[in-house]
Amino acid sequence: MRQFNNILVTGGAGFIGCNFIRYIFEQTDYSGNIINFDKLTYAGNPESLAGIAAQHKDKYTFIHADICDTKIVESTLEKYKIDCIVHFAAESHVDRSISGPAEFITTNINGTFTLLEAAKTYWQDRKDVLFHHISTDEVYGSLGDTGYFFEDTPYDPRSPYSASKAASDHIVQAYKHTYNLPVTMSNCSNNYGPFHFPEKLIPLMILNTLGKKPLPVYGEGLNVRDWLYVTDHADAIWKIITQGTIGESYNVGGENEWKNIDVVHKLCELVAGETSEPVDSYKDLITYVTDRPGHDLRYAINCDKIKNELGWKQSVTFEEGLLSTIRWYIKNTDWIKHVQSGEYTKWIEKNYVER
Ligand code: NAD
Ligand code: TDX
Repeated sequence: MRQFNNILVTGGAGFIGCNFIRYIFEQTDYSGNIINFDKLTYAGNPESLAGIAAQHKDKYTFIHADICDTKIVESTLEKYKIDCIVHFAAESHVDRSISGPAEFITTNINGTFTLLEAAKTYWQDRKDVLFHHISTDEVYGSLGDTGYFFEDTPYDPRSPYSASKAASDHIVQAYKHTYNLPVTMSNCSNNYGPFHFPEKLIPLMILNTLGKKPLPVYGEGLNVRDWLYVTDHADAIWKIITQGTIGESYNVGGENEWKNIDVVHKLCELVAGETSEPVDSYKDLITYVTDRPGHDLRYAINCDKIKNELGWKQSVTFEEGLLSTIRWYIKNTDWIKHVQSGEYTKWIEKNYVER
């Protein structure tokens, strides 16, 4: 089992990053430090880690910075003696990549390059260090009605988002082959759970049902996604960084494929159960809207490798995960208000103190 003392988490104020940091503090025996390095774009919110920051003052540091800023990246690696980088920071929303791809190229490609170059320089030829890169199943392209993505499925990205992620994956692989940088990588399917920015399908539909607003379903709603509860993803990443084979990539998925329209119906039923409103009052909100350009039809992951090699498996069923997510959004109205209004930037000014 590999051990680290100072883990740099990039994008730790985003959806999966904050759940990963919570998972480390709450569900592992890690006794080192976590340095959360995040630019706080619209998708980043340090409030998601307020409790952790207060409870683990001596082990948790937040750095408000951009992964494209070479000087700050280099000085952070040195100052905090980083021996593991878990790289989540990215522009992550496919629709935004269609209307404005530039940020995706800058952060996802140049930002990853900046981190890799700084890690190579700082670590020299050390072998007791690790760069773990978080990627997505979208780099493999789109499936028809059958078949699965395997780790050796050729890349075939189709959106500016997935193309930028694929480019960053290739640069990570180049640093492994050319410079022997110790890297691991994971390609995961669609995550859902608490702290998910409400522009993605599941949190958007939950908030729109609760607010009695239209539920916009792209095209016919027949596109298929594989859904994984976010803490199961966090658990997979932890297993890879501590026990995975250096140089390897691991697919991570829910083995839980749903057509979008069926997800929306399921959410309407579960929200109705929580609010005691008639389910049709929610289903009537479903509105078919123009399809996403180049909309990938189906993603499906084969994750036998991580199951067989590292003993990982999903632990949360879709029903359980959706219910706890719905309950979280019903309860956390302040968090929702803040991410929707950008008010959390004021919160940062009041609460953010670097160690
Ligand atoms: P997110 O959009 O919720 O969070 C991204 C975080 O990165 C934010 O906190 C943001 O402030 C930060 N960030 C953005 N640009 C930055 C920069 N230049 N410098 C520093 N920080 C920056 O994203 P997410 O859904 O948590 O996804 C995290 C990672 O997981 C991404 O790499 C994404 O490609 C990958 N991924 C996501 C999913 C999913 O379903 N959400 C599935 C597979 C893989
Ligand atoms: O309003 C909507 N209506 C709708 O029908 C939205 C926001 C989405 N959709 C559809 C598009 C997709 O088929 O729902 C599906 C899921 O959409 P998103 O939540 O935007 O996720 P997706 O495009 O599948 O990408 C997500 O999973 C893979 C993450 O955003 C990526 O970061 C990750 O790599």
